[in-house]
Order: sequence, then structure tokens, then C-alpha cells
Amino acid sequence: MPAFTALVRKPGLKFPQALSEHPGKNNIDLATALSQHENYVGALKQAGCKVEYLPTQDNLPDATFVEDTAVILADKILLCPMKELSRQEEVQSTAAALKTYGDCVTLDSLATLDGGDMMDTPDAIFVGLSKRTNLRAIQAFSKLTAKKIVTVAVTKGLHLKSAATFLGNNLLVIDPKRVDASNLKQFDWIEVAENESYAANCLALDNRVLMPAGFPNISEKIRAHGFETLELEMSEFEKADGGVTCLSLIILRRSAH
Ligand code: CIR
Repeated sequence: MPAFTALVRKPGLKFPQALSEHPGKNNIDLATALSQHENYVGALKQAGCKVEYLPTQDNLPDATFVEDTAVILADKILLCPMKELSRQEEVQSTAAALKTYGDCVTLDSLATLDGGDMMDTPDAIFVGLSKRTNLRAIQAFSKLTAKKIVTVAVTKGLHLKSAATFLGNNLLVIDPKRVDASNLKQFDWIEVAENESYAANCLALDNRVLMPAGFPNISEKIRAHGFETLELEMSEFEKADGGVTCLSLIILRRSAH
């Protein structure tokens, strides 16, 4: 039985109009994105995932970034109160699929939170205080779980996981110039330079790490820690401000009930 289920959604027709602050945002090619997405799904399978497709949403430009719509907790699922109006409808569509995996809850109407701000580790969940996730949401979220919650201010970029991801074995890939890293000092770091910042977003599935192609220095460091890297062309998603974690919702060793 696969160790993980990954929920994904292909980019829809409006994907080239995704929200973005990237300089290449007006130059997103849908056909290339679809082919890159297919390779991404192939890598998820190679890393041991059973892949489940959510219905494509042609009218919701950012709907391929499913990570932001929900947070999978040990005993429940948070449907994210997303700040961006254009993204809120995505949540209903994810919710329909997630109901089979657990009880779904949400937060009050003043809380805003994106899944990209959640970095889960064995001892704590680190939550980005960011453009998208507010303090009210972090306080309300902390009541949903027995795990320790640690707030990390995101000082540059979109989400916490745009700047830092946890690989396992106490190891982070991190761009410390984009977050207040004072609460992350207990980890070992693979530090990315400013021109490698996009490589800070990696998806670890046991000892396999999905990461963007084009960062040989970082992939070598990840492999030196005993991981296998699966390197993916991500240009069209990068232009839409998204990375490898954003394209899936990972459910650990649980099956639908
Ligand atoms: C957005 O701005 O919401 C999308 N264009 C990108 C979302 C990326 N998601 C993520 O980092 N988890």
C-alpha cells in the first residue's frame, strides 16, 4: 500500500492569470505547465504516492495550488479561510474530496490562512505570519491541535514554505533572509543564497525530495544528507509564485473511510 495519498489538480484554462508578483507572470504557458504538472505527478508516484486528481477548475486561476486550501491534521482537516477572494471558491471543491479523509472544520470569519504557511515537524507546527495568514488565524488554529504551534514571521515572499521547508532528520532547507529565523535555530540548515531562493521550497516524502531543477549546489547538499532528489522543471509554476509543495495535499498513511 502506498505510504501517502497526494491530492492534485491540473492547471485549468485560466492558470496563466494566476495571482503573482513574479516578473514573468504575464508569460505563463499553459501547455508547458500541463506537461510540467504531469512530470510532477510522475515524481509523486515514484516517491510512493497514490495520486488522486481533484476536478480541474478552468475558471479558478490558482486552483492547481491545492496545498493552500486545507491543512491535514492528525484527527481533523482544516478548510482554510483563504484571504484572496479569487481563491476562496477553491476550498469548496477540495472539501468535497477531503470529507472522505476526516472531519472538516474551519476558522472564524476574521481569520485568514493559507496552507502554504504551515510547516509541520515532529515536535511542533511552525506557522507563517504572512501576507496571507494573520495572527487571529494562528491563535484559532492553535486550539485545533495538541501540537505546539510556533509563529514565524515571513518578511519577504508569499508563504513560510516559500522560504523554508522541513525534510526530516531535523533538517531544513531555508532562505533565512525571508523569515525571522530565530525560532528555527534548533534545526540543521541547508541555507540557500538569494539567487537560489526558489530551491527553499522542497517536498520531502520519506527519503525522497521533490525539488525544482537548476539548483545543483542545493540538490548535492540534500543528497549529502542521505536523501534522494527528484528534480523537476517548474518554470511555469514559479512564474505564478508557486513551488513544489503547493501543487499537492499530502495525506500520510491514511486511507479514505
Ligand atoms: C497565489 O498567489 O496564491 C498563487 N499564485 C501561488 C500560491 C502558491 N502556494 C504556495 O506557496 N503554497
